[in-house]
Amino acid sequence: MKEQLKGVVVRTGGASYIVECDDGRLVRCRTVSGTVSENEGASLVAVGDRVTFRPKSSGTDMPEGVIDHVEHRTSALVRRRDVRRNRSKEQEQVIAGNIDQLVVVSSADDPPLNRRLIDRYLAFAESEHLPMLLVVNKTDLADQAKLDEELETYRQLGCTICCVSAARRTGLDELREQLRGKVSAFSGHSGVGKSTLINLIVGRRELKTARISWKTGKGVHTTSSATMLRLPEGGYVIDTPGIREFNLSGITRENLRFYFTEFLGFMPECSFSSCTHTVEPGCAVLHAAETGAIDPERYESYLTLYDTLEG
Ligand SMILES: Nc1nc2c(ncn2[C@@H]2O[C@H](COP(=O)(O)OP(=O)(O)OP(=O)(O)O)[C@@H](O)[C@H]2O)c(=O)[nH]1
Ligand SMILES: [Mg+2]
Ligand SMILES: [Zn+2]
Repeated sequence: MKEQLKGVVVRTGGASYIVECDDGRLVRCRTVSGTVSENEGASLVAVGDRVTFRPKSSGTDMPEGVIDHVEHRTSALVRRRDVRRNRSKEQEQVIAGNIDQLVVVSSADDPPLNRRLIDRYLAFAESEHLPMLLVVNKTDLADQAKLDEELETYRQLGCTICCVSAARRTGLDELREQLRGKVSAFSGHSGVGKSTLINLIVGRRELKTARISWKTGKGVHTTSSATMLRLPEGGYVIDTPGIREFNLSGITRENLRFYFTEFLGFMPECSFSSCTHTVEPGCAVLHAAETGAIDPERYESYLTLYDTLEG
């Protein structure tokens, strides 16, 4: 049997995967029917996966290999597929595997700060026990005092926040500090500046970015597949395609309430033990949202999410 090597998948494209070996060499790999995965029911190979492969002789630009084994993913950024449009057997698509933290990138404007989406990510991170960093980019387009006011709720929730401007190069040192030594997956709406920020952080124009603003470009999706890049300070960042809507995996109507952590202290006061905190009389969560003890915007996010989940 030929030698086996280990590496991490740094890019996916078509039928092949780019694997970075422990010594930094890149190998173009493919899977075969005998490829064994320790992740049943999920995507076979995703960016961030640790794999064992066999090198094959090659005559092309890059060495080639065949993936024998995909190791168990300790964590994953997953997207639930739309069952109506899903022709493959997989229910969930893994966007990035083995991540230490989820970096949710939003923009202060163009596109405007999307609190519903931030709240979705927060619920997801909570359910997956994934640390989450909130990055607000394009602060050059906003009034900082107004922005701080909007972000106060997230500060109170204990969320780490980095306010940055890729255009003005502000806040980047603090962001680098938060990424140092970790594997971080960047995710967020299209056009918020994920790829622009990553290029600045790795110090190379490695990733394609939109040439025009989100408004004039009508929300074009520039990044089409995930890419993992090594950081000069140690650690990795993963750029991912912008999302239209984030379908939460693993979250149901019944458990959603536990991922809005500021609700927990009020829930025991609800009149009904089975309270869904939506319409019930004597709901302490609803009352707290009315009096401002819970941010009404967060409560609104809860209701919106509740409606999109299956009962
Ligand atoms: N004003 C301003 N514009 C920015 C800033 N950062 C990025 N942009 C612009 O925003 C647009 C989108 O940037 P991208 O980096 O391509 O956005 P993305 O999040 O990677 O988008 P997708 O790949 O589609 O998900 C580009 O035109 C950037 O020049 C910023 O700090 N301020
Ligand atoms: Mg991009
Ligand atoms: Zn209630």
